[in-house]
Amino acid sequence: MTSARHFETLFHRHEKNPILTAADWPYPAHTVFNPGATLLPDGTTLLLCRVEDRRGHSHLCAARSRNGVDGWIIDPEPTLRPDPEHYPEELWGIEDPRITFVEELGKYVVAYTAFSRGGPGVALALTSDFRHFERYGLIMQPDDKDAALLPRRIDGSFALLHRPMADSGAHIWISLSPDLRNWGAHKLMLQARKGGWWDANKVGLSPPLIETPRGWLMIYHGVRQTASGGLYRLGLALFALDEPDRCLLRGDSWVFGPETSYEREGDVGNVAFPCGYTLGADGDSLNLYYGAADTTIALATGSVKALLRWLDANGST
Ligand code: BMA
Repeated sequence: MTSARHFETLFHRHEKNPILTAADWPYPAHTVFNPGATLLPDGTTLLLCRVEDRRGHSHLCAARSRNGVDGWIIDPEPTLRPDPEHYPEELWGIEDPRITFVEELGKYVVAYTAFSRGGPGVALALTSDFRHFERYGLIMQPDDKDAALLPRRIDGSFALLHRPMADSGAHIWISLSPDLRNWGAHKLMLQARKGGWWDANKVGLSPPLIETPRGWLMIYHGVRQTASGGLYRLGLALFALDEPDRCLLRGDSWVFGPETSYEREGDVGNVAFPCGYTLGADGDSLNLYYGAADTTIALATGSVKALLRWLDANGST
């Protein structure tokens, strides 16, 4: 399908967008955005939402729905609160969770941004029920964020994507670990472009990678700095299954960006920021959950096959 402007539409905004707002919350919340997502064994969609309070600090709260669209049951209080007493890196809040179910552990691994004096860093917490969490603490020191674990070991090691900040720009890296606590073998995975590109200088992983028979499909965000602030859009890339730092294809154009009023206007306008997806039983239909303008939660649907087809037609190595 193409839009009036003749671009192929890969992600379709749900007519009920935004599907969750702070007004839906059972306790005082300023904004709700950037949710991690997963399907529970009984088919329930669980969103782990970033909730910002009026101090400006964030915590995480679970919302559950049978159909992933409406009828959300939201935890009556915060599901995972910052715990600065035991984890000083969480002093100013915890943000932007990405959820990966790891079969070997029988647990969900939540990678999130822990924000404190040192800047934003990457922390991990493990859970089997989204009620009790076992924290692993800070695993990547500031400045680092936009992290997600791969669902299985690669050559015997767990693999984590993340986005450290460097003078050369903000690029996506992959690191390996035998035990989720000790990390090394760091490799650059996807570099921000330079100059006039939509994804120049700063990129980051959006939701966790999507495993397909053709490779690991990445939806990433590119940030363009403009006179009125950052402009957050999404692009696609594909990586080798057994060698995930090897890029097979990368698209030149963005495939989704802020267009509607709820994406254009809010606390931070011009931001569409997904941290999670769910995949239908057909293994193809994709529900992409994203924060809109750092204010509400929205849903866009798509097809993995269509994303791969687009990369074949528009990507290069
Ligand atoms: C990024 C992240 C997101 C946020 C976005 C736009 O750096 O920290 O949490 O949605 O900025 O403000």
